[in-house]
Order: sequence, then C-alpha cells, then structure tokens
Amino acid sequence: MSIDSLDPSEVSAADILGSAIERREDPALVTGTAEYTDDIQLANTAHMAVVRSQYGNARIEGVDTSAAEEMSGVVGVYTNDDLWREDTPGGGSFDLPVGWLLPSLNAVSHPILVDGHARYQGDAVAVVVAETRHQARDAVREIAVDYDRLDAVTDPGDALDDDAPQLHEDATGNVAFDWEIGDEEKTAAAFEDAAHTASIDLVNQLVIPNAMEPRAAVATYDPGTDELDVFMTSQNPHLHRLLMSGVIGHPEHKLRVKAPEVGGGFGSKIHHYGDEALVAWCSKLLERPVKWTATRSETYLTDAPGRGHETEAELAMDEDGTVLGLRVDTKANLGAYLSTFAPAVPTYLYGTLLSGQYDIPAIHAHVTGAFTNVPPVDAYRGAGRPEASFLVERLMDLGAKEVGMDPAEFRRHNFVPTEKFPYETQVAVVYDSGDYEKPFDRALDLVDYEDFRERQREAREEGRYLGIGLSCYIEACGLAPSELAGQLGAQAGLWESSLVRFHPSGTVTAFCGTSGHGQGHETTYAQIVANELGIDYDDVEVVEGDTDEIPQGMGTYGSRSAAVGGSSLVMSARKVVDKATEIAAHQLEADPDDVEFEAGEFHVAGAPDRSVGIQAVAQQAYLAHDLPDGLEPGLEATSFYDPDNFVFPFGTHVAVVEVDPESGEVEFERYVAVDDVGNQINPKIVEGQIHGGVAQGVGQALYEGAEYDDNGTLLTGSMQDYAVPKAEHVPEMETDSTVTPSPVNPLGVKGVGEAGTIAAPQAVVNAVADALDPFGVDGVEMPMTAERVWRAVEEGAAAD
Ligand code: MCN
Repeated sequence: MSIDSLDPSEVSAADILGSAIERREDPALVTGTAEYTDDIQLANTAHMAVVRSQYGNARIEGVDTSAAEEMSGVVGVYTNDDLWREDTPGGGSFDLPVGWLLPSLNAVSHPILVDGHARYQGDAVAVVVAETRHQARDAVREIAVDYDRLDAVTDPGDALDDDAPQLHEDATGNVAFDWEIGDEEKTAAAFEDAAHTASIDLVNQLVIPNAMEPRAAVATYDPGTDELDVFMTSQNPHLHRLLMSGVIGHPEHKLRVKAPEVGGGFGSKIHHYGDEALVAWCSKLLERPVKWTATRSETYLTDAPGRGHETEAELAMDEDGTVLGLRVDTKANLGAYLSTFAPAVPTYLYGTLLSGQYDIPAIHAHVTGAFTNVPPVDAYRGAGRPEASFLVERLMDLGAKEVGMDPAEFRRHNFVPTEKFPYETQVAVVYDSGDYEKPFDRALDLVDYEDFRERQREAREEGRYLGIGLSCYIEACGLAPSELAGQLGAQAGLWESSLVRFHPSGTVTAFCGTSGHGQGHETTYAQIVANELGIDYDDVEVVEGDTDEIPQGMGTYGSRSAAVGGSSLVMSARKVVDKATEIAAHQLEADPDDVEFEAGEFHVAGAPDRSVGIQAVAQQAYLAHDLPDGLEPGLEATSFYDPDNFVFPFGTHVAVVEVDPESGEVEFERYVAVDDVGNQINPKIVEGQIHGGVAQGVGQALYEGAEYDDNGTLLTGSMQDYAVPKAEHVPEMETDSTVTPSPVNPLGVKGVGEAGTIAAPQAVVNAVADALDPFGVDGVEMPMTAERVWRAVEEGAAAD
C-alpha cells in the first residue's frame, strides 16, 4: 500500500495541498551538498573538547590542568572557577534553566561545568580550547581529575529508597517532584465496585535517541559589534537563544542562533545543554570562532535519554468487561539534573493521556520524579505519550484476559463513542475529534483478524507460536495552547509565528518559527502557502531555523509544526490576501467587498473578465505608484497563531509475530498501521513519518535500552553495544489511513511525527505475549531480547 510520490510539476495548483509530492529537500541531502554544523568552516576557528566525568557519582577533589595548558596548540583550559573570574565574560548564571515548573518541583542547580560534584558519567568537568580538534582532544587526556567516587543509583525506584545515595542536598530522598492527576476517591470507589481487576508492574526502559548527526556548535563573536552568532544542531533556535542568553549573560538581541541542516533530533536537540553554551562563551572570551562536535561516545553519554518509568497500575472492570477505573503509580527517572522540558514529560504529557481511546469514568495517577546518576532525562520521540499508550494498551490486553473477552472485542466495547466528541477525559484534556472504530476496523480487516485466530490455533498444533498484538493509541500533539499550558503550570507560551512575504517579482518567501530537521517542512509549508495564495508551488521558498531571519518561534517538537506552524502560515497568507484584495479592488476600480479571490486571481463579483492575478498585485504593492489612500506599500504579513486546544491523532497498529520458544527469537510476519492524522498535507511525508516512528518503536520493543552498571557506568555507550535496529530488523509495514479532521485548526490537521513511535512498542509486546500465552507468559519486559523471551518461556513453563 505504499504511496507513489509525484513530481510537483505533474500536480495542478488546485491540487497541491494534499498531494504526495516528492520532498524538495532530498536532492541536497542525498547528494551531500546540504550544510551541517560541522561543515561550517570559519577562518581562525579554535576547537573545543570536553573533559567528562569518568564516574557516575563522584566528588571532584581537584582538577590539574597544568600539563594540558602547556601542550602545543592549546589556547585555554577552563573549569567552573574560570566561569566566575573577573576577567572573563560574565553576567550569566552558568546554570542551565528549567523551562517548566511544577508546584512541588525541586529545581536543583545544574552548573554547566561541575561545581565539585559530578553526578553522571559524562558530566562536564572542564573544557579545552585548542587550534585543532585533535590537539583539543589530546589535551583532554592530560587533565588530571582527582575523583572521590561515591555510590551511584540509576533506577528511579532504587533512587527513591530510604538508603539510596543522595544526589542533591536540596532534593531530599532524590525526589524531583511529586505530582498527581485525576480523582483518587472516585477511582478508589470504582475499584470497590469492580467485578474484575487486572494489574501490571512494568518498566518502560530508558532509551537513547541516536540522531545520525551528533550535537555540534560553532560560535563566532565580533567584539566590534558585540554580536555573537551560534550555529548549532537545534530543534528550536529561538528558545535556545533565549535560554543561552541567560546562561552566558549575552543580550538576547545580540545573539543569533541558526540551525543549519540538522541530521535528526528525535527530541534530543530541543533541550538546552551546557556544551553549546560553553562554545559560545569560549568564543566570546577568546574573540575568535570556536567549534565543538560531539563524538559518538559523547552522544551516548550526554544526549538526553527518554522514557525511564517504573509503573504499577490496575484496571477495574465490571462483569461485562466495561472499564470502571484506572489507578497508576509511576516512578519517573529524571536523571542527575532537570533538563529543559523534563518535568513536563512524565506529568502533563503522560498523565493527561492515560484515558487512551477509552471512555474511562475514573482515573487517578501519581507520579514521582526521581534524581538518579544518569544524564538529565527529557523528551524522546513521543515523550510521555508512548509511556501512557504503552501502559494503557498493555492493560487492555490483560483486562480482556481477566474478563475472558477477545482483546479486540474488549477494546471496541470500551472505545469513546464517536458521538461523545469533543470528549472530556478524567485527566484534564478534551479530545478534539475521533472515530476510533474506523482505523480499528480497517486494521483488523487488513490483518485478517478472524482468520488469524484460526491460523494461530492450527500453528500451535504444529508447535509454532504465532501472536497478534493490538495497539489502539492516542496522542496529544500540536503542542500549543498557551493558555492550557499555563493552566497546567508551564512557564512558556506555545504559539507559533510566521511571516509570508511577496517579493516584487511575485515569488514568495515563507518564514516560520518552527525548525524542521528531517520532517520535510520545506515541501509541506510550500504546499500550504501555494494553496492559500493560489500560486505555483515552485514560487514559494520556505525559511526556518534562524533567529536573525525569523522574528520569533517556538521550534519543532511535539508534532506541532503542521498543526501550529502550518496554521500560522495559513493566517499570514490570508492576511496577505486581505491586503492584496484592497490593492486589487483599487486596480479593478471596484469596492473591496465586491472582489472575490480564487485560485490566485481577484475577480469582480459578477464580472469574471475583470480580474487581476495576485502576483501582479504584489508587483503593484511595491511599485506603489497608485495604491488605495492610506495603504502602506509592500505585501507581507506576520501572525502569531495560538490554538485553543491540542490535536489528538489516533489509530490502530497490529503486529503479527512468530516466536521461537527454544531460542526466544521474535520474527515479524505482518505489521499493519492505520493512522488518522486528520487532513494530510502530503500523504507521502505522512507515510514516511509513520515508517520512521514505527522503526523506533520496534527498536524500543525488541532491541534498545540504556544499561548502566551499579557505579553508573554506561554499558551501552557505542553503536556496537546499543542495539539500534538495522533495516533487516524493521518489519515490512502495511500502512493505511482514515481521515477525521481536527476542528481545532484551519487546516484540519493533526500531527504525525511521533505517532509511529507511540503506537509500535505495545503492538509488538502484546503480540509476543499473545504468542506465548500457552506457556503462561502474559508479558516480557522491553527490550524483548531473545534471552529475555527465552527466560520468560522457561519461567512460564516452570510455573505450570
Ligand atoms: N504532515 C502532513 N499532514 C499532517 C501532519 C503532518 O503532511 N496531517 C507533515 C508536516 O507538514 C511535516 C511532517 O508531516 O512535514 C511532520 O509534521 P508534524 O507531525 O507536525 O511534526 P513536526 O514537523 O513538528 O516534527 C516533530 C516530530 C517529532 S516530535 C519528532 S521526535 C521527530 C519527528 O517529527 N523527529 C524526527 N520526525 C522526525 N523525522 C526525522 N527525519 N528526524 C527527526 O529527528
């Protein structure tokens, strides 16, 4: 069912929105002409390298930099003490900010260079700047750090134990926060009334994002103008500019952050890390360009990992299998310090989605955030929503089993009925639109669900173990509504801004405050703007990712760009059309109220021969020889778009696997994904996003996981040890979609960038559990390595 992509020249202007045209960004990416941060070569560039703590938890008794300082090519070596010296550029806090606050948050200090205590392996102890990258890295090895090693703790449950090593003086018991949502009493009552309950005790393991391009930054300071330019691997340059300005004490309006081509982020390039701030600070101090590119090892040690939950949960059901209540207690790994968005992930993004696709009358969730000796944990593709969906969908299978219903029938019985939309959940959100049976029926049909059960029975008789796993996921994305974010406690607005500018020749540049890094925005935004203005797709250029060019922006994450950035572009384009209507009316000697705009042409109502094209109007707007009285020359418009709700994509994914109980190997037979992301701007890009997302979700289910030893040493710190799935491990996907437009935004779109990752893990885990049902196995902890599956079979068989 793969969608064929079209050459844009084959698509008429009227059909450009919604067409599966080729991505215009691909030729530069596949021919190697795209420029990434590390490709930037500025004259007289010095190179930075970072001395990182070898240990997961250690007091730093001393740092001897003298040998390194003497080395050839070394320009400077800096520790925390140097940040505060009088002769160095100061005024910053040199502490990384926490962007989101919860009422009970322990917002502990996070110095960009450690202040006597390294709290994870990889914590930055000192930096070296040298003439070449190799000289800087060599000098790092000559810096003697006197460590006093301390016991480490890396799991959130262990960190909350009474006798756990304490990470921060001002975070008693390693508690970063204690948060709850829902109605505890009502939920307790639901459990009292229940005829059946199902419970689960699960670990949603810590995973590392693995963007292909490591984090990198190049900064250049001009002492004459006090301008500091930072090129960096950013998903949100404006936010990085704001936060970096405070960290290093450089005025925001004299700081430029530009994201060149970015080779994937998956959430890991949203947060404010210390390394990029240090590059900027060193450049200012040394008054010359400074560059840093993380090694792959540094990426593993320091990129914010995601997930990291330990959860106990229970589902209450009545006699007929109607869900009455859900009770959740989660311990969330926050890592050694709070990362930029970290507190929001296991709370607002997780707790608010615990109703899944189901009409659950009582929910209560309690989440404790724990400091541990791993890098600061933050958003990884899906961020909080995969954890919620995983929990709910695992419990739906266990609940069905408990009441003796088929898992598909049990889900259908409990779906939020279509007539209940907009649906207010028990966990503070209102689902915008939904029709859950549509993708569900389509997926079951595609996978031949009824036939499968028959095949499964037959296969079991032959000693072959097939399993089918359902995942009916829901997601909240289009991260925006500022008011709602404020009500939930966030210290940030979440609008998006754009500027649509006609040039005098009639071509257009569309600027947007999102910052794509693989999602195809140059294509889809051009489709949106060309459609609104009724001009040729090739006449629209899209610019993102540069604080000097784009007035303001909130960046790309939370599958927000189409719904929020795209809608902002619609608003700007419509403002442009409004102004152009006045000019056209003047040219056509008509009243603006009598002028209609269609497919790029202004007509006088009732006189179709009296018309003028919008590109000719643009020319007139700049010639400005004969404009309506009082109208300013020029044709451009800016908008800040702030919707009143999230958008809630949904769908059903189904995995069919065969498990070999003797070896524990899991093989995919089918993988069906039916997603509903509202209207689609570009179905080919939507399909690609689903593919990439599913690959990462399958990776979490079967292969990936950050493993630490008892000292907090990362055991999976390289591509040899951390098992990112290879092409052969990713199932052949059969994709389809249904369309339930969102009423929230003018495009009727919902996000797609995270959907696959949110949907996939539980489809695979449920499939493996279904296959192993004859062995008494009802779940295997992720990643479901062959060894874990084999052990589960052995333990299940032994328990019989
Ligand atoms: N789109 C569409 N129709 C829709 C929805 C989206 O055609 N109904 C298109 C959009 O116009 C855009 C793409 O699909 O070109 C993704 O849009 P959206 O869902 O709005 O997500 P964002 O662009 O905001 O991207 C963020 C999302 C996230 S949160 C992660 S993580 C992720 C992802 O995108 N990281 C990625 N996809 C990635 N893809 C690549 N290649 N690299 C990453 O790092």
